[in-house]
Amino acid sequence: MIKFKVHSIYLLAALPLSSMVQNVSAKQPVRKPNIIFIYADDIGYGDLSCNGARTIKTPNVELLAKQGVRFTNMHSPAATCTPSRYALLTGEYAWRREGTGIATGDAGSIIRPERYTLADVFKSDGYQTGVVGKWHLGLGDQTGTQNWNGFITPGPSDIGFDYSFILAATGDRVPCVYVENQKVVNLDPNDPISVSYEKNFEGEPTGKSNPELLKMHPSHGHDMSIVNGISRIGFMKGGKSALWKDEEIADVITSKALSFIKTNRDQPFFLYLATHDAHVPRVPNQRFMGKSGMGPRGDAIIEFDWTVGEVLKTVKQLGIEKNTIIILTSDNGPVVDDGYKDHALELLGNHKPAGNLRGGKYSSFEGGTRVPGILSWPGTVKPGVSDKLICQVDMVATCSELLTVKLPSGAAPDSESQLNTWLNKGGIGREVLVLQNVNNSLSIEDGKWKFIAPGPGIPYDSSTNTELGNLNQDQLYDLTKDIGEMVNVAAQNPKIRERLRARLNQIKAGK
Ligand code: NG6
Ligand code: CA
Repeated sequence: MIKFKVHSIYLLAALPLSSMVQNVSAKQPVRKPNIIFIYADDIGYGDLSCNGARTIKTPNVELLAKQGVRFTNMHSPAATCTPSRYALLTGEYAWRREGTGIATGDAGSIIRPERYTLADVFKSDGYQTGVVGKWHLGLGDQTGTQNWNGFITPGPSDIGFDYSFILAATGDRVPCVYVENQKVVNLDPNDPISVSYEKNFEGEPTGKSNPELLKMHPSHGHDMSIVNGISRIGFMKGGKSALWKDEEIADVITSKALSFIKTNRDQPFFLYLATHDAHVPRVPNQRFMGKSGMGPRGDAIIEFDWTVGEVLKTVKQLGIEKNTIIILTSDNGPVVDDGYKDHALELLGNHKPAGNLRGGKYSSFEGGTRVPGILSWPGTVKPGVSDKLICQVDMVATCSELLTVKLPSGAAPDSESQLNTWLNKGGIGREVLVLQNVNNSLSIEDGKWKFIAPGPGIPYDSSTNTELGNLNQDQLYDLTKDIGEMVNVAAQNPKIRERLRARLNQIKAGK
């Protein structure tokens, strides 16, 4: 355990020189700001009412947007979870590294202890750091070899987090247990947990062999071990007393996040709050059931909004509102049918989860990565709307500039400080940004033009109803005129196309 000092910096710049000379005691000790980074799962640009959703109301997110900057061009680094989270925490594009694709629930730690991470930025400045919610970055040393019944290492504490309360992977992957500070919560030692992603444990029912035991049926995949009447990806056995209840996940995650905030109210803290909403399986709490009229997916978004409201309320009650930066965004774009028959598609109505964007989760089109983005810092950041190109991969460098922490050499190679843009102080955003889809096809954009390099993979995935953006020819879109990426102008604009291709190749080569 590391001891933390409460440290203060003195801000003098706002005072006129004369008053400083006359009254030195007017120096106000100002604490470094707390950061709460709220990471939604699979919530799309158009899913929130602050971004134009009409069917779903998300008033708490709206409040946050009103008191902060709402970004209309914020990107997750990838169109799926693990690579986005990898890039967020390391400041390195995930496509540079093998083994950063969507992780199984028994994956070994993808971010190794020697890596410098976002949490390290805060830790090196004396912050208390915590992660609560969905992890999905692997745990333990090697895939399939973890001892789920002991201390699981390496884990979040090895990459800069003082406190962790996590779901090892996703709600739809075993093991379906909470892991607090790298130990499974509520585990009965007489009923140990076994996990396999290769074969079932003898005598254990699965969604495939025993569909009559299911309360929610898969639409594709998700037909292995059954937990709480829902079949998952992967096989597990034992750990009965430790199994989570799906309808309580949001409540549990939220209460752990609030406790972390309350415990650390008197010292600077960084909280990475990664919700499970609105990932599958969508089993919102009874309180939210039926609230959206759109079935479990809509209700899970309303549950997400409730979590945001609880955070806002707590920060206000503790009187740390003006000293707390809250960032809200999502790990990838939206998907409607992601593998369970939860009526999301039938009940969608006119709602457009990705707004006017094409594609969604998994896709190279904007719907894959252009996600909700809000930053609020009451009293310091001017509220407004920003259309500047920004990306979560920049968190490491941006936070290090904010705290004036020097990054070690070689750390966060793809992360750029965008502090003035994030704080709405006249920054111009990124010059270019490289993004990846589920097939690791790359695209590059500069705020106006978007070039999708030819890549393998199918153009359309019929199981998730997603246009993946894969094509074996060049694609170029003018996002300022054609946000929906409907007209491929690659042939008409050879110079722009080749400039972007060359820039992409340069970035791939690490220049
Ligand atoms: C896919 C799963 C999907 C979801 C996704 C990861 C199937 C058929 N589909 O492979 O349900 O779990 O992985 O989502 O298994 S993410 O948001 O964590 O990237
Ligand atoms: Ca996700």
